[in-house]
Amino acid sequence: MNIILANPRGFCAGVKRAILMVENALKIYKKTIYVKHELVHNQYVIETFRKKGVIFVEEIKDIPNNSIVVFSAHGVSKATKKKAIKKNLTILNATCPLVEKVHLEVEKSSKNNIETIFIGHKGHPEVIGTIGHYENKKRKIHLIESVQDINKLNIKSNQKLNFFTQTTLSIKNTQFIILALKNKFPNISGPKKEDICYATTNRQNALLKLSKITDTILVIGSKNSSNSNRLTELGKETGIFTKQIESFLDIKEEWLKKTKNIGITAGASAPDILVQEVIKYLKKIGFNNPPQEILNDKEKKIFKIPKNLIYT
Ligand code: 10D
Ligand code: SF4
Repeated sequence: MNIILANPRGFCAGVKRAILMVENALKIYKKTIYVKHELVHNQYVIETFRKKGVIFVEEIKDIPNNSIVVFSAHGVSKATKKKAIKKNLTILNATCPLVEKVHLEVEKSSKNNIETIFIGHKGHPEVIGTIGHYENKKRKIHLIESVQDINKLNIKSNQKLNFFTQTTLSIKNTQFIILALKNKFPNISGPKKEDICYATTNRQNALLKLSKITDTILVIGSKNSSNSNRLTELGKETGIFTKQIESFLDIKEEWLKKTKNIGITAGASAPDILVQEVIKYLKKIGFNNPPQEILNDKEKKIFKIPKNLIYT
């Protein structure tokens, strides 16, 4: 019974940056730090910060005037930024630079009066934040989640049109949607491929490799983590028995009765400690030591934190 680890897995550069920003803010300001939304979608990370006194809120109105607020890695809308400024909050912006890149594109599209389509999951904070960068009274931004949604769009087929995407989507499904969009709107412009980020792409490709040499896959990631959910979906699509877990505590021994080769991966917001705990548990119930790792190039991307948050 073998353990095989996906590579890359776990924290991406945007998540590492957001976490370091809050850790340093706690040391530098020595005051209550408020975070708009969960900094990243992982229960272990959020609980660890809660224990250090960080307060997570969904609405700016729930933060006292003149406090410190961190915007989560998923980003916020322009309206949210304005509300924070109005309350005289000190803003520490932990939005991933790759999400901010999409914000800027959407804002440009809005300023240039170009009707825009956004591919993403309704209700997800990144989607709310990005769509909230389109502020145009004459034109609209339309959210679509699937190929079926394209038929419901009320847009003239010869109209000037842009599209953008959420960063954590399924690569395969998004390609289908973009193809269908291009068929219906031949003039549509968008990013060269899509706005899906390097970390999402690499983790989905690593999972596909893992599925070729395993019969069971565990995805470590919280239920509200879009990129982790996409990994679980992809695992299931390959036909391999795939389960998403918050931690080793969720593992049921009955899942593993016939397992010979178990694959482990982790979403971009899941810390390595959770992977190590799963390995420890699997070894205890008879899996091999040490685990093997599929070989891929190491991710080298690093996003710098703002200068005022550097703590030495
Ligand atoms: O739900 P999600 O995949 O967008 O977020 P999570 O916090 O799990 O992972 C980091 C990804 C971000 C911040 C979106 F770019
Ligand atoms: Fe940034 Fe991608 Fe990580 Fe999201 S998943 S925080 S876009 S690097």
